[in-house]
Amino acid sequence: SRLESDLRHALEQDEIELLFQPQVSIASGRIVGVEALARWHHPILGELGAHPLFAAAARSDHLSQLSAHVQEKALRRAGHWPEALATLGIAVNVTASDLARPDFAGRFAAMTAESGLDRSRVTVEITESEMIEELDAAAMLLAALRRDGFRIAIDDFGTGYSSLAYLKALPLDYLKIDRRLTQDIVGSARDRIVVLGVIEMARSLGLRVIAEGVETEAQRDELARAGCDYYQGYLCAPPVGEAELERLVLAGV
Ligand code: G
Ligand code: G
Ligand code: NA
Ligand code: MN
Repeated sequence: SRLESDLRHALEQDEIELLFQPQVSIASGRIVGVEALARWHHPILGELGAHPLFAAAARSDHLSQLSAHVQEKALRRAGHWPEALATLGIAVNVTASDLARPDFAGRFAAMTAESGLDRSRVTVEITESEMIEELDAAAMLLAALRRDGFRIAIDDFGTGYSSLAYLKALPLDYLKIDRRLTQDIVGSARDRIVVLGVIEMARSLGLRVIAEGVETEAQRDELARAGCDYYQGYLCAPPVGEAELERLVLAGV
């Protein structure tokens, strides 16, 4: 299709941009890290989000190329950040296909070394969009990344393929609760019970918890009471460019 052939061009012409969404410590109220999110500046269709971009890549066999392109770009950009951003964590998305490649850990470590970033600042986020077929192999790869000093997050927990089976099998540092679970915690007792249960389970496993899609102070306060450590959401900021990120951090948000 059109999008699929355009994607080859996009990779060559560098039409893929990155935005960064702040992750906030609920205890301190400070921005402590960001997630890098891909955007495609399509010459005709305008700005496209990650879903159409990665769907087109999967259909045209460019998934691993696109994934590596975005990871490399995110690490390189963070490696050049100004002083004000130099202590932030940087989370990059990896797909199940990435984790199925035996050379992924080595290539990711090499990209990070090239960027000059300290590995302890870098988190690998496992997205929900594809199923991890070989859990044992993925677990070994993630354990190797972790031994190297990287942190591992399970993203979008509770939706798609991001499930209890992953929690059982994979070495993890962070659990990110999907925004479809957090969005109604104030209005719905049922949703609140589900989220409370997820947080309690994560903490019992020694994981730190990040809630996605937090838009109101009431949601944040409910999550704080439940023992959630961090949030990501419009209450702090949408995904933003680097200049806006620096402004937010300097403003002491
Ligand atoms: O920001 P947006 O709404 O487009 O993100 C939708 C989904 O796409 C999110 O779950 C996010 O994790 C995923 N995503 C965003 N950027 C990337 C990326 O660079 N790589 C991968 N694999 N997924 C991404
Ligand atoms: O699939 P995933 O949940 O990772 O999607 C990330 C996307 O969700 C980002 O592209 C971002 O634009 C969007 N997003 C981030 N924070 C919020 C929020 O607080 N509310 C809503 N509705 N969407 C959000
Ligand atoms: Na993500
Ligand atoms: Mn997510």
